[in-house]
Amino acid sequence: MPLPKAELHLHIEGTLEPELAFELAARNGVALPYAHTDALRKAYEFEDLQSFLNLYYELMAVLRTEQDFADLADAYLARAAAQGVRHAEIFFDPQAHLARGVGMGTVVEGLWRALGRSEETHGVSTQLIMCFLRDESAASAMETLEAAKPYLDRIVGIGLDSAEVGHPPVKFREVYEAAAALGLRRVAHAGEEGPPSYITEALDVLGVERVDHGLRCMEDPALVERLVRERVPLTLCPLSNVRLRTVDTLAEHPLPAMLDAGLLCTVNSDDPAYFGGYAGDNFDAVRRILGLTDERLRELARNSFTASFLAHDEERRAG
Ligand code: ES4
Ligand code: ZN
Repeated sequence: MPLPKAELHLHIEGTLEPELAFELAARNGVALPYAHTDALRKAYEFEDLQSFLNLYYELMAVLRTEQDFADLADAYLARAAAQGVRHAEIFFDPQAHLARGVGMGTVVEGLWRALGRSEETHGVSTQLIMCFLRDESAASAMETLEAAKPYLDRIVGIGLDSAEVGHPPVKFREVYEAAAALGLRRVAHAGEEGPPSYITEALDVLGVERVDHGLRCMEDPALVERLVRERVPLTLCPLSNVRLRTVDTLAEHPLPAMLDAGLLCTVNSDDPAYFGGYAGDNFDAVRRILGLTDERLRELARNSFTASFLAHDEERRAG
């Protein structure tokens, strides 16, 4: 039996497996520049975040209807449930769809078809986090927030993703302020490829309660000390880090050192269709390659619920 866990860093568009991509392409009459699923899988050799993002945005062309988004989410939830996920806080990238003429309603209502019945069908509770693309303008993010207003009963919070370097958190100060005023919870990717200062800025300027990745905090001991003291959760994605070459090999991943430092770490899958594994696969990989003990694995599973939006603030502070 896999450990019960919460998944807190998961891009729903990153769960698009080649088989479903081809099925949706055929259903929607969209041409893919790959002959078959094996040819597509061979394209999953990334040099860095940007080379992955190029393919990630290209493949989204097959997602057109509410049913496409429902099928995508259903397939993810079934796989996640089989790996012990009991709660999932799911990112989506509306700007990537709006740019293709697919409306906010299609995306949110489509995802909701699967999410709204996920507790019954999969035994997984869910929440939706709307991400802004940080390589797009702040004005575009603000328009996206505006477009989401009719759907805020289905969106628990906001995040910030896509190409990090050169797009510091401060660029989105006003958007995050507006989202906070709407009662939305706030997270952001920081310190994946970007410097530790982006983590500090995400906390101080954007008011995030959780940092996605946050890996590069290890370059700044004072920042580590702060993250430990304030019990700021980090949503790590070990297999993603290897595939995007943020770390050279899994054996060199700083997760053990981060746990030893007292950081509130969680293990997640990021874009499982692209990076070689779902949440349970990430747990298995760190157990096998990093030699984490059963006690450490239980700590990671416990952290995932503590760091989730289900937990009460007092719970997190008490640890
Ligand atoms: C992402 Cl791994 C990663 N980093 C930043 N943005 C993303 N969007 C989807 N996956
Ligand atoms: Zn991510």
